[in-house]
Amino acid sequence: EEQQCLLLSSASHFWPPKGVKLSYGTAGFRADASLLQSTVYRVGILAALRSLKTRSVIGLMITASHNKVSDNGVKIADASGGMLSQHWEPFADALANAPSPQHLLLLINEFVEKEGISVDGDWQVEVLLGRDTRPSGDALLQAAKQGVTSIVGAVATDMGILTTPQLHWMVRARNKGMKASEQDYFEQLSSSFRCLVDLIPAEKCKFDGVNDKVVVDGANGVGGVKLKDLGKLLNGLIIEVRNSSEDGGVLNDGVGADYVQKEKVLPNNFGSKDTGIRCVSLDGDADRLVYFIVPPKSSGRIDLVDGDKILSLFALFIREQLSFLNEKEDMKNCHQAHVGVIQTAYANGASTNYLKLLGLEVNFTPTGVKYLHEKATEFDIGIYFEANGHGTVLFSESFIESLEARTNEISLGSKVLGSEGEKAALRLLALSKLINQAVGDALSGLLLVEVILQHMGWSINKWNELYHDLPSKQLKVKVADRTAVVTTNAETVVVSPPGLQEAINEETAKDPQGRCFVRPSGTEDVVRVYAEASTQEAADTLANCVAKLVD
Ligand code: 16G
Ligand code: ZN
Repeated sequence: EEQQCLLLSSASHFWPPKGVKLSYGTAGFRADASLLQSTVYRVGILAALRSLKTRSVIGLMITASHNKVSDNGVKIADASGGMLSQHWEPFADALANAPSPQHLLLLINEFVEKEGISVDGDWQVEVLLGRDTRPSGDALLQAAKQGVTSIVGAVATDMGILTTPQLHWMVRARNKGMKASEQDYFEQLSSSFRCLVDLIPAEKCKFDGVNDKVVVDGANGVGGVKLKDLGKLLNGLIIEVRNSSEDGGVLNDGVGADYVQKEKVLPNNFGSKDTGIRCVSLDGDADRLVYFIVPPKSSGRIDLVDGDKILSLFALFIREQLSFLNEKEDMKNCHQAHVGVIQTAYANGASTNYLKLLGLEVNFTPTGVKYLHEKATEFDIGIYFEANGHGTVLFSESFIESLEARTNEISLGSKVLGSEGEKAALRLLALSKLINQAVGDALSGLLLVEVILQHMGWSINKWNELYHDLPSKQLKVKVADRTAVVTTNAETVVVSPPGLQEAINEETAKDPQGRCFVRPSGTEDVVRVYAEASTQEAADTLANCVAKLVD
């Protein structure tokens, strides 16, 4: 009774905007920030209910990632630290679109019963709140707090301005009973980075004053600020941050990973002076990164080193460690690891060929981190990346245990670091602590790339030469109803409207290397077209022809 009154009175301050239909989408709710007060409030309620249901701490992040600064958004970090269970997404949609406080209350009561959520007060609900640097973030945070605390006894803990992956990391750490402050995050990343540096083979040049600098485009967002803090804890690696939120530029405007990856041009404040230096772009909430090279006499164009290539570098390093681990007498305690690579159809075909040549098992899922991440949990080591730079490496509990057993032997037995196998086990353990186990993380991804390049003794150019991207082209087509396009087979085949796939096939067949897909965007009101072919002209033509078919 008290609960019903509390909900009704607080919900009466948050009427939904008229004539707007909201959908949880690929990565939570996103819209113009002025439309989101009631949505964020209601996601606050959802997070509190999720905490009740899972008997865990839940996270709520206010961000619209790479979207323009006037947009904002909200998404949930689930008990595991990953994305909200897909099973709850329809409820999220229903809550956000409930036309009145009375409807909202009805929906909540129904759902609580259906899900068997016990509201007897024997679990202390706690929701961790985070937000990026958007000016609308503070007001939306207040709405989220109101939502959480409209469940009797629930606590909303404001963690401040964070990157999205930091919040996911904190939720995961809290639920594992680990220390979970921002300082703990920085310490875990820097200490595992140091561990990997210490394990670089002696003959390889370590950070040597020439190769130790990386220049970061922070998208005028939160990532640059955090990276500066993290950088203070690192030895050897010099991180120069440009386009950080306090530098005064506009978030994601002519800067950031999404811009750099899609347009293949230099972000603001980068130029010919950066030729030959390793450059990285983060996105607005620092869950994506892409590297790039400024070619000599660049007229704004760049050589992009995208998520596919980051994935390939990680896979190569992990494969090398596993081969050491599995050498003869070292076999004993470690079961043969089952490694899986997960990509989307938007991965460049050359990367897939390369990974298969390495003997790796490559799997495909639809676009969206939640799909890749879920697939990656099926392996001892699951490595996933989208071409746009979002990805991570997941380790199964049992594989971590076998690595730990292995490294315990080292500390108990032989004092000297013995075999290659033992060092490889230490490296893999450090890698599992460095790379974010909850979600893709530009900060930890950057540190892992940097230490692997040092380990290999490679320049960014050498890395970029692993394989050559096939020419590709991405387009977006504004359509009346993007949901009219329905796909299957990890978005590689159109099933509706009828006849469209046949028409695409006909166009694709004109080039020996032709590949082409269309799919409705999960974040914008458009249909996306991706084309790959043996020449840039052919890829452009293919994309343009197929765009006309969609229109
Ligand atoms: C979101 C997704 C990303 C996906 C992108 C596709 C998360 C954290 N992010 O940014 O994985 O690649 O949407 O957007 O899930 P699109 O459907 O508009 O191309
Ligand atoms: Zn992002």
